Amino acid sequence: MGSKQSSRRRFLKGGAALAGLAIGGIPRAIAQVPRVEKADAPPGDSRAYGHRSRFDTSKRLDDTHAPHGMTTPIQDTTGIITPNGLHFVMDHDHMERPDIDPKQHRLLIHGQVDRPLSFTLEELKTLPSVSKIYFIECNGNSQPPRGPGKDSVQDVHGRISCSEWTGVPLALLLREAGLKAGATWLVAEGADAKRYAMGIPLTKGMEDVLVAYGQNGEPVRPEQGYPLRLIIPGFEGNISIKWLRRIKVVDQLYVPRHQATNAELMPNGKALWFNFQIGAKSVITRPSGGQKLPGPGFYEITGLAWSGGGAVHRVEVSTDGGKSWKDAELQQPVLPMAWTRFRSPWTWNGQEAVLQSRCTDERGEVQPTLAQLREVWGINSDFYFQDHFNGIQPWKVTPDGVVHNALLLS
Ligand SMILES: Nc1nc2c(c(=O)[nH]1)N[C@H]1C(S)=C(S)[C@@H](COP(=O)(O)O)O[C@H]1N2
Ligand SMILES: [Mo]
Repeated sequence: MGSKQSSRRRFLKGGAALAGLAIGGIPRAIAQVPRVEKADAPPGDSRAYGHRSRFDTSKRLDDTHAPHGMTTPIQDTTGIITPNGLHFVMDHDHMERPDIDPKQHRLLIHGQVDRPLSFTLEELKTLPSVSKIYFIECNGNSQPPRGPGKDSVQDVHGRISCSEWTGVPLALLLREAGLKAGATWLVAEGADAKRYAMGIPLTKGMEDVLVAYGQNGEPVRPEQGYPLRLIIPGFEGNISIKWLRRIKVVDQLYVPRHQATNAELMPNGKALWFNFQIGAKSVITRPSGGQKLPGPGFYEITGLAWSGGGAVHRVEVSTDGGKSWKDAELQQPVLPMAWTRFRSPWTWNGQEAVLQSRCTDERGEVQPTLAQLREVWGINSDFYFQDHFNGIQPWKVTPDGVVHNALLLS
């Protein structure tokens, strides 16, 4: 680490000379490059499977809420696709994750069906497939930071990623198995040691759920469920079962162990169960918490918007704490249940400013403020430790250029 830092510093010095003195700096910088490369080169045959530039230091961070979770550096991603090595991770078993040989693995579909079916990965790959871009968001995303200095957009909102997933529509497999009259729910189970399982409404299973084996052009990563996982578009990530080994078609609601703690307490003391769909949501990723603007002048505000209810219809940006709003530009493609990248030009005058974004989805659902959420969920100051928090995220830029998380201050 120390040597990496000092070599980086040496190189930065070379870079500064390049910018300031042009010719004089060039030989120094070039001379240093091979030495640094040797010391920092990651292991493996990079001709057979390439690796990124050693200057790209973007990385997942330990999740402050979940002991074995990792967050996606959403402040660093460009466009709408999360690189596979930076996909957030949320595992419940807290042990070794399954190391599955696809030749040994089977997917079983059974229960209330005419013909129980068992598939190898190769058999699934012979069936008609689709590729779709969808986000996966943990139901616990966007909870308030835990610990000092943990208020970056990655720490608060990094339990979400967006990928192109390839696989077989679950509806095709269920039709092949033949649903018996009275079938209403599915129970999907992973190959984790503790058999992580979740109940999924059959209507959703017949709509758009994927049994995925591909992630951004390569096999699903082990962290994401190699060799097979469910992708349940627009629904909370916890039911998108990884290391998928079994789907049982059932005729009544079962509540598997991991799902039993998932109900959200309402102010009236009742609990909301099976609140699957992610609401209309957005966040500015640049500038965002912990970043520093070098000085007044032009900036492009950019961020991500999404909704479990369909496509993003509109994103507005405010730079004056919500007094006025301006439509942001939505980058194509704008796809249902996928990230939508938005952009808005801004000239910072050096004064304190509060930046925020507001998403409206194709159903007309508007991302709520913290105050509006409180009206529904009560005035318990802890209320947004609730799952599914989709309140507007304000970032405060102070005159020194530092960006702070203003959600707790508002
Ligand atoms: N088998 C299995 N599937 C699982 C989990 C798990 O622990 N085991 N975690 C769930 C949770 S809580 C989330 S948010 C998503 C996270 O997917 P990722 O780790 O690929 O980002 O996977 C879900 N599927
Ligand atoms: Mo999750």
